[in-house]
Amino acid sequence: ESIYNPQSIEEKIQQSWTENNTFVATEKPGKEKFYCLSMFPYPSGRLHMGHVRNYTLGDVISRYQRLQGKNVMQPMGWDAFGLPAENAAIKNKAAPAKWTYENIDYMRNQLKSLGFGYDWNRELATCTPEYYRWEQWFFTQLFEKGLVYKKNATVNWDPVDHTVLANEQVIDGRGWRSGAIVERKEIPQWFIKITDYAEELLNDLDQLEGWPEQVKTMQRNWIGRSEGVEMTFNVADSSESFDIYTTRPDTLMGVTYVALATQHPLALEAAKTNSELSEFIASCKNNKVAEADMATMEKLGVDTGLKAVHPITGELVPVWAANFVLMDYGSGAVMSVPGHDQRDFEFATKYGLNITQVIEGTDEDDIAVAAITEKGTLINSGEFDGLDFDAGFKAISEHLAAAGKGKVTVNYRLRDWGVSRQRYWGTPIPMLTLENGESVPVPQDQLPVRLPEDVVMDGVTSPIKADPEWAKTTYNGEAAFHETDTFDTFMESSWYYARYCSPDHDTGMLDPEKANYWLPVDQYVGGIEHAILHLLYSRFFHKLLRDVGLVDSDEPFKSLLCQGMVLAETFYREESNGAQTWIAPSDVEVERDEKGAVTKATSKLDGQPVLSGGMTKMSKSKNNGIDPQEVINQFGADTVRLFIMFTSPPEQTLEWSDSGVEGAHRFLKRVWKLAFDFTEATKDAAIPALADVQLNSAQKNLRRELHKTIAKVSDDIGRRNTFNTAIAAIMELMNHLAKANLESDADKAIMHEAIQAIVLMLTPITPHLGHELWSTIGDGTAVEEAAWPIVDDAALVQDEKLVIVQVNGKLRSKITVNASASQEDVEKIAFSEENVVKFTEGKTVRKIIYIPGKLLNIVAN
Ligand code: ANZ
Repeated sequence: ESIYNPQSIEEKIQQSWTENNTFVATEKPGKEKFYCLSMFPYPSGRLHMGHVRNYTLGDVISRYQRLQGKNVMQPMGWDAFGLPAENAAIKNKAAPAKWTYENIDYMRNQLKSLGFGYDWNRELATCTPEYYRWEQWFFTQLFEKGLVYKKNATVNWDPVDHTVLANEQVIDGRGWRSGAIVERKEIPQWFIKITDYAEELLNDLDQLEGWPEQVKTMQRNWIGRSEGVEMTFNVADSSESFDIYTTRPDTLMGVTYVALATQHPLALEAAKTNSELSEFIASCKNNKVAEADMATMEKLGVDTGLKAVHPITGELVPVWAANFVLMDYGSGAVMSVPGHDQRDFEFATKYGLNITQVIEGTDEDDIAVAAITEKGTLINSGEFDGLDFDAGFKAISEHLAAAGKGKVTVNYRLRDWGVSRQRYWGTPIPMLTLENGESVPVPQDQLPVRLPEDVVMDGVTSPIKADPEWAKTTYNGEAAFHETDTFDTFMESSWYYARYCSPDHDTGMLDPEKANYWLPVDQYVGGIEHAILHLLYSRFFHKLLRDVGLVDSDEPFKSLLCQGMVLAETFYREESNGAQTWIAPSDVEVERDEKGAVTKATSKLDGQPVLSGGMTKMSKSKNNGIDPQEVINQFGADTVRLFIMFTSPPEQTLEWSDSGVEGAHRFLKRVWKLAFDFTEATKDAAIPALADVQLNSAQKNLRRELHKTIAKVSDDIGRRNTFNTAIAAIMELMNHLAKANLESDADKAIMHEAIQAIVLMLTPITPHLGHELWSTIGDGTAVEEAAWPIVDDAALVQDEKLVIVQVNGKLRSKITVNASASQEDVEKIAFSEENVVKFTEGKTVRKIIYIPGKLLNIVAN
């Protein structure tokens, strides 16, 4: 065909990929493997542009690696458990399973229409018993290893609906359906001991060279290692004592009070005879415990009446209970140093407690105004005066250790992972409660514990909780009850990357041989919103898998690429009550200035003006989402893919632009036409081979451009992940080719080489166009089996060079010299140039500086 028509080729090619099993991953000997994984989607119903960006990136990388001759595996599946299915089910009175499976079918077709080279034989959905049974098995293994325990933890409780709510279901402190004020309630829940792996999870970040620094930093902060001292304070006039944890033992001589968590046993004990304290403790019960809230909430406390004995001076200091001390961090108690901790300072100021300075500050510091939080020299600290932070830390901790009152310890901010959820649509937790209250794992031969799929969602209560029969079972002939909670859905996404290696393995969680062939994932691609939890949990699971002998590597993901958000313009109207109504960009007629800024925007629906709200993340709330399907229908998948890859580097935000999409489409038309014209021009005779032709200087230059482009594109795609600059280089090469002759044999031979290279280089990005054009101008193979173009170093060598000639730093001439010319040759030519003669005449040449092949600077006066 003479005209590029994606609609007539794309679907046909996608079918041929399916029929030929083109992207079924194999373990062919003698080839390197490459496992490229994009974060699997939640089957919400439709793909959004963020998905398209994520999956295009993964597909481009996969297809590039395939052209490098590797065994590539690129799987896809569904993160299929989760709350939205339940919410939709409640709304539509349908089963979550049905909703989920229908969405999967729809979205699978969407992915196929984008031409992604997935190995669909490995597709998995985490809501199937074939998948979650192994998660249940794994949990029972962890239980046996002592890595799982049960303890009370707080949940959001809706007192009207009598149900636990997920955080998303609490809106402004009220239940999303009942509108009742949500209470906090303690219920027993299951935890996995991720803290046992805190140190390894922290240290191994150093070996992840292919990860963005930013993500590693976020993980480091989340794990939050600190080195400090745990020390004991005795309670005056009592045999009681308590521990505190501090990272600043150097400030010990500045302690003027201590503060306990409101749930600290000593505080609870004291509250029995102190009504002000007991009321305070009760009022703190509904406090949020999120750290972010801790930082901003008002700091409150009550004096317990107890006195603590300072471990060095023996002085008595008051003991307070305070709402900002966390029960489950450190020892649930802090030594308060208001002179050097701002939080303690504010608290002391508020309640009239003493403030002492024990660290020297700068001239600007004033202990009457604020705490001096910088580390510095110790003062007012008796025998420790004059020491700096490190020496003070050491001396004071050794002093305490000698007295048996303290030791250096390491603390982690990371908490154990609470995996219990009181929702229905998730993996049933494979535990039983016996009559005597004991918890035991479900015996292996009874796994999986199946989640019934044929249910009616009637209200928010989980159907397996609502049906008392569901939990009933027996254990060794005695009555027992199934756990009716389900796992946090992060459990499923923590090991799917490994399951893809042997998705149908039905005698174990993984086939270790397959897992060890493919793992670790060579390239993981996904959103930065998963920088902490998902990636940390997956790293944790990988180490657990290693420790039960299923994998032999330490880390799951060698390289990580986090794509930026997709933005689009927003338009709105202000209603009379001040509210904004957001209008879809597709319903707005826009006029722009030459820089692309909006000068006029009118609604297509009523012809009335609308306001421009700038670029923001595509979202439902701003009504500025662009449906990928519509763009595919209009321009074809290749145009969408090219636009996305061309418009921004992968980590940066991408601004949607209709004119950009049109530009991408025009470019593909040009490539198509170039190939078509070439085929026409050469259809009557064999295409001349490069080896048989002599190149003139213009032809050599063109070939040099070609091979420079191949080198750049290979580096941009293969090493730097800067697909946008790779595409720009291909576009520039196209401009050169458009100007080139197509008459002589040599012209044709070079053009053939160039078009082949362009098609191959575009194939990862626009695979349908690549496939179709290669079938006419390729070497007879299918493009999917072809090899990436190789740089011909000889073509890069320049025979002639352009040398700039300066006299006293001013440009006076440009001369063309042979690439092998010596400085002497270059000088000879330069001094025969009229302009050089003119500006050196009557002067003495003092110095000549030559930068070979580039610049000759003559200094004369
Ligand atoms: C005295 C002190 C003086 C402190 C000073 C800081 C500055 P990281 O680094 O996060 O581990 N702390 C200890 N346990 C706590 C708890 N359960 N709830 C709230 N705060 C707690 O922080 C350790 C510091 O946080 C400790 O060092 C303690 O305050 C406080 F100039 O002790 B510090």
